[in-house]
Amino acid sequence: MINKVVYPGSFDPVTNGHLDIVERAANMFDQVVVAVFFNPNKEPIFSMEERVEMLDLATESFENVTVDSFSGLTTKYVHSIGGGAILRGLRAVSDFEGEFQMASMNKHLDEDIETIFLMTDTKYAFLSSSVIKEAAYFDGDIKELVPKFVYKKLKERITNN
Ligand code: COD
Repeated sequence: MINKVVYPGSFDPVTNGHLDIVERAANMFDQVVVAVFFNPNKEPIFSMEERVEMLDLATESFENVTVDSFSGLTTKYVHSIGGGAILRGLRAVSDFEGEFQMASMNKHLDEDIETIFLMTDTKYAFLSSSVIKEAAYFDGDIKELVPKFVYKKLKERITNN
């Protein structure tokens, strides 16, 4: 039985699309660990500490959800904390190819760890951290698409850059 799932990602920043997946997973599994990946090759808009802090705030109402960070292979991290599966969200058909490749590689790396996909709620199907950042940069209305404190932090970051 799979009790603990890990939801890995960049979460730069967390959006309501991510949170919809977290909420649904929290109703399905005993424990959900949202894990922020430290990618030395990418320059995120928010630091690791900021991304973890925003996720902590956004998930505080879920008793069985915790937030962590990791570097290196996702499979190794999942194994190290006794997780049974990697959780991913699927938006459009275009997500499928990359996700299929990643899930297959992860299975090759550790055959004990499954990848579980949850389909996005159609109202968030167009949403990604990248489109949020771009829309915020050009002053688009993104209020309904991210938690309030993420909106505030994004606005501050863009104004100060
Ligand atoms: N609705 C539903 N799901 C969504 C939405 C939405 N609107 N937006 C995003 N999601 C899902 C994504 O599909 C994804 O499943 C998850 O939320 C996180 O998304 P991102 O964009 O924050 O994170 P990614 O996709 O950049 O994360 C990639 C990883 C960090 C997981 C990956 O690069 C990784 O595992 N890296 C570690 C090294 C490794 O082990 N690589 C794999 C083997 S080579």
